[in-house]
Amino acid sequence: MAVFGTGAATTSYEEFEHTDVIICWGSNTQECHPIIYNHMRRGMKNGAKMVVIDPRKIDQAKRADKWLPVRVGTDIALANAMAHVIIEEDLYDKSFVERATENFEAFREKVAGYSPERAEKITGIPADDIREVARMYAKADKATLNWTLGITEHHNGLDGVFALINLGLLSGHIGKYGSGLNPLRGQNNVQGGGDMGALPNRLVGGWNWDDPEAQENFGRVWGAPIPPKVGKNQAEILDAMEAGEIRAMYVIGENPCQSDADENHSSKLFGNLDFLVVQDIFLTKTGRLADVVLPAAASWAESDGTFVNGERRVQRVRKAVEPPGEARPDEEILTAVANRMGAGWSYERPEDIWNEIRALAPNFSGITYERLDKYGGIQWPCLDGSIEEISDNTPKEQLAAGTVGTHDKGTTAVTADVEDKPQVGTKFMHAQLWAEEVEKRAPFHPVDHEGPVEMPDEAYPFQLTTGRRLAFYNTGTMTRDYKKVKDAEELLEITEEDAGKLGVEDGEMVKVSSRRGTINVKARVTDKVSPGLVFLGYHFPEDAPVNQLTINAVDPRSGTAEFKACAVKIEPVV
Ligand SMILES: Nc1nc2c(c(=O)[nH]1)N[C@H]1C(S)=C(S)[C@@H](COP(=O)(O)OP(=O)(O)OC[C@H]3O[C@@H](n4cnc5c(=O)[nH]c(N)nc54)[C@H](O)[C@@H]3O)O[C@H]1N2
Ligand SMILES: Nc1nc2c(c(=O)[nH]1)N[C@H]1C(S)=C(S)[C@@H](COP(=O)(O)OP(=O)(O)OC[C@H]3O[C@@H](n4cnc5c(=O)[nH]c(N)nc54)[C@H](O)[C@@H]3O)O[C@H]1N2
Ligand SMILES: [Mo]
Repeated sequence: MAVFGTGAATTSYEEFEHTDVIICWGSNTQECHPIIYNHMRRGMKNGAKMVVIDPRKIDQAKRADKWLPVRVGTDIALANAMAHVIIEEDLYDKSFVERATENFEAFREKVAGYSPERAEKITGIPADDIREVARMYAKADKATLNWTLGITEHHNGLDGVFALINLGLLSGHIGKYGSGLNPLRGQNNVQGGGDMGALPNRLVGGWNWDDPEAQENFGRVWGAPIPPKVGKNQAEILDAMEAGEIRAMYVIGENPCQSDADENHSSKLFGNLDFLVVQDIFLTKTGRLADVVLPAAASWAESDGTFVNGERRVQRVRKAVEPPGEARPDEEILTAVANRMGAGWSYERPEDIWNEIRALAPNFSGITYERLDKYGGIQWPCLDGSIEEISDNTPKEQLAAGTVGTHDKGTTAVTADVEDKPQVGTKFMHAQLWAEEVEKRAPFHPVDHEGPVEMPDEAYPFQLTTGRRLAFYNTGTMTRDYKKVKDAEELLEITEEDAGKLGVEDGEMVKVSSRRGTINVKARVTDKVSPGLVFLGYHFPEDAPVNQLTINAVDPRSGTAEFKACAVKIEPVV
């Protein structure tokens, strides 16, 4: 959002099949985004090169053309060194940089300090490998750069994202079919949640909260003034709870007592609230602390409405089974609560809510239920207007260029697909960066390497990083009863060498402690990790409450904690 004005993946999944280089950076795409990875695999069959940048030898790394086992928390040094090589070897897209970007000189000066040799010392990646991947990316005709939590879940996660976007700007791999910059979305509707304004500083459709025009518009349609001040992000909420400024909370579809970092601390804060409401489809640990549980929520299979996926595609979801017992969909519960407060909401069905959204957010204005049924899913931005009219009147060259018309919130209303057929919605974003007169340039954000807040030392000699496994989901509420699956318990990934030093064998219990907590978990001896590094999933918080170990070191700008790095000690359990 800071660079391009919109917070979303710029390409569509289909484009992974028609690109030359795919970089997965801090992203276990195969296990965590299997649908997207399927498209990438087709791309690889079509000749695309796959580069994996991950401290662990995940399965995807074994199949990649190049795997860079970067040390945890050193990605900025790696990205800066790649930029250093691209500039030094004159491989960057000069005309694009001149025409479409800002702040290049400051960026050039910054990365001048990051030679591949210096980066090798920081990241552990041989300088020649850094050069090879830099050349591969910069020289490609089309390339996509994709990242997730290995980049963002650090105390300086935003800087990590800037470092990667800088590479895309430098090489001009943005705003063209088959090239783009993609934060892959974690949950089925996490893009939609943000698009609907479930963010402290945004209104529906990406409007800035404090934009006077938006405030007026929303106030009129909603029939109530919009509070002038932006809200708090997750980290600020915890701080305010600690300071006693927040005394009540309503939690919907989240289990923060087990998903927030430093669980012993956060659970205490939730327990101290005067009033806690939890609305969930299961009774979670957070739910057990609540004064009121609304167990009435219905799951996605029992609901009707829309989701927005990670390629900005609005899709219909239809009720497949009836909700059990008294369970009701979330929007019905919210409407009932609002009306007990006297709000007078009169939505009869999800489509009524959607049409209100369309009236407020230009990006969605052209996405009607009728068109969703007709096209089976539409990528925003999609402006209102007759689609048939546009497709009839649109010159072919414009369709081929992938852009028809522009507006202040995004780029296009209609694009061509691979066969040059007009299609509704926007396949890829920021085509305007390739216009002769660029309306809104994208700025470079020069950033420096800064390692994790808590590094291993004598007392806590191992680095712990945490994440996910294919068959399980987040805090396990929805998957932990799935006992038949192999490895249906938490296992600490540790090298043979480290396990040997501790006198621990595969499958034996160990005690893992950080400065914040201690848990017992079985060891899994594996070559997936490297000496000094251990890994835990966080899917079994009853038996292995991993977030009792993690550190609440937060990037204040994003509100995201450093789940990906803390220091622990490991002892055999006798
Ligand atoms: N099966 C399954 N799929 C899921 C989920 C699930 O729980 N289970 N959860 C969903 C959600 S909410 C999300 S947000 C996504 C997350 O998807 P991912 O981000 O892909 O998942 P993670 O396993 O958390 O982390 C990805 C990788 O980051 C690496 N890593 C750790 N530290 C660093 C570092 O400093 N640098 C680099 N380069 N890499 C590092 C880890 O080794 C790990 O392989 O997955 C979604 N999909
Ligand atoms: N150590 C460590 N911790 C992490 C991470 C990590 O990598 N490492 N990753 C972080 C990330 S990226 C994320 S996204 C969070 C996830 O953290 P949470 O969102 O707290 O975890 P989930 O287990 O996905 O909880 C979702 C809840 O929603 C409920 N639910 C499902 N469908 C519905 C519905 O339709 N309506 C309602 N009302 N409820 C529903 C489920 O029952 C479940 O209890 O965890 C974070 N915590
Ligand atoms: Mo997530």
